[in-house]
Amino acid sequence: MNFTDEILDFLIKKNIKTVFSYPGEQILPLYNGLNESPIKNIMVRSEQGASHMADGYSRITNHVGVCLATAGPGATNLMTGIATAYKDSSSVIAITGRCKKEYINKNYFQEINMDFLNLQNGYFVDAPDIKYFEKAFNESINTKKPIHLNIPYGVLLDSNDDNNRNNNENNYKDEKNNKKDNTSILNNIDYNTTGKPLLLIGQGIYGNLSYNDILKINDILKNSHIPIATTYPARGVIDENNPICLGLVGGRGTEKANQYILNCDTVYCLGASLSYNTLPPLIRDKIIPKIKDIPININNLEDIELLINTLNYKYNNVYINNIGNNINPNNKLCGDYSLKINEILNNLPDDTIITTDAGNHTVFVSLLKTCGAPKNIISSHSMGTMGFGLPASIGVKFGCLDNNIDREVVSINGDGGFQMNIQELATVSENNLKILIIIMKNNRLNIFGDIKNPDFNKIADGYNIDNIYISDIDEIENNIKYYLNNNKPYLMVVECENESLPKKSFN
Ligand SMILES: Cc1ncc(C[n+]2csc(CCOP(=O)(O)OP(=O)(O)O)c2C)c(N)n1
Ligand SMILES: [Mg+2]
Repeated sequence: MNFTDEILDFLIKKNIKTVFSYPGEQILPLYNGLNESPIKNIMVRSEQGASHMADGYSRITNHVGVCLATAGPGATNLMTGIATAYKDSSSVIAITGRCKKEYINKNYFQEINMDFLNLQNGYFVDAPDIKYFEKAFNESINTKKPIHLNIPYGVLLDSNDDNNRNNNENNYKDEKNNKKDNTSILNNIDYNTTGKPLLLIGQGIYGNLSYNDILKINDILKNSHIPIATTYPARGVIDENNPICLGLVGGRGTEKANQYILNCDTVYCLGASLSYNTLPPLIRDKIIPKIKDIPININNLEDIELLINTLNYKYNNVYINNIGNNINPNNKLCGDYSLKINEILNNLPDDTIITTDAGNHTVFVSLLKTCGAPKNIISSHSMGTMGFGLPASIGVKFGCLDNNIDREVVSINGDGGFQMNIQELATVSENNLKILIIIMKNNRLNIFGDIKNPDFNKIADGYNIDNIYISDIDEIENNIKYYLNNNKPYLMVVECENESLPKKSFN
């Protein structure tokens, strides 16, 4: 068997159903092999699209997303998506090709050092040994980070018999599983049960849970006696309509969550990285001393149940009620841009998965959407990548199709960011993906200046995607209905006036 075939077998064994890729000389054996395998090999139109798609796929499925590109320009194009996945802790495997080993470092065609993709870690696959893949997959799943595999052309063609394997075990030794058990972790926490507690939940709560289990977390959290606030990527893990949920913490957080985190005595922190989005500089130093990290391992729902039961037991006498209902402080939003976003959100099913790009629309969606389901909004939180929204929605859609996730997928974009990966309309069209693609056309890059736009409808026509131009807010409802009742992509250009953002809670 040659190494390419062994890689394909490995991917199938790991339940990889879709790979996002672009061909090139140095990766061709694997690219061609994928086309002949049961795995869907989705050809993108730029490698940046592939890495964002793998990221979107991982975010919705909680499994790894895989992207593949050739050496040199293929690898550099992947980079923005890999950095985005890295900053938001998304499990992505990036496979790149390389010239034959004898040409490495010799100014060969497309030969550059590709270690820039190793933001978390990466492996140079110098021998046809599948342990590199095992190692990379384990690492990506355990760390929730992108891991890079760089394979020289010759190695792809090598036979994988024992003589060719790498004998240096240190290169790929599996990490020892020395995780402690959750009961002892919880017993070792110093509970400060005299004061006011808050449970702050980040996306680490998803642990190694399946998508279906992630949907059930709400049923456990709603029994908490302790108020819960979340980070952005964890929004919807508990229904934000539930009074026990104070909503999002941070610069764009709810007043209730932000007041509570400032005034409480202890913040029990589960699976939150405490980025500057969650704890902006102005409040950071006041909160950090009150944080008690709960480093439990989440492999099944009982792990979360144990935590909630423990906290309820410890805080039995200080049952907290009358927190009141809490929704985002959106009453100040009344401009044309935000009203149109609101109208869009109101006409979509509540559990729709919305991907956003980077710009004012990102903030309007965040402030106006009440998240009742996990992964209601998928966004580039910590990188703020323009061009993320469309390809991420494609990855999300494939994740839904592969896992029978029956939710609508809607991509809301600014007119600037949309043009950064506009070519992926081809991927939408070619695969007839039912995605509602919305471009908020304000001819503006928010505070940065104006932008001249092409005729987006003509572009959609060119890609053979059904589309409409909307200038009046009253046209939104019927067009969304039309989209929902059909089984194909639909592109809506929504003309809107520029609108400034409301002030942040903290700067
Ligand atoms: C790749 C990249 N380049 C530049 C920026 C800086 N930036 C953030 S938002 C923005 C303007 C976004 O405008 P648009 O896409 O039209 O969205 P809108 O604000 O109109 O909703 C820019 C230039 C960025 N976040 N990402
Ligand atoms: Mg704009």
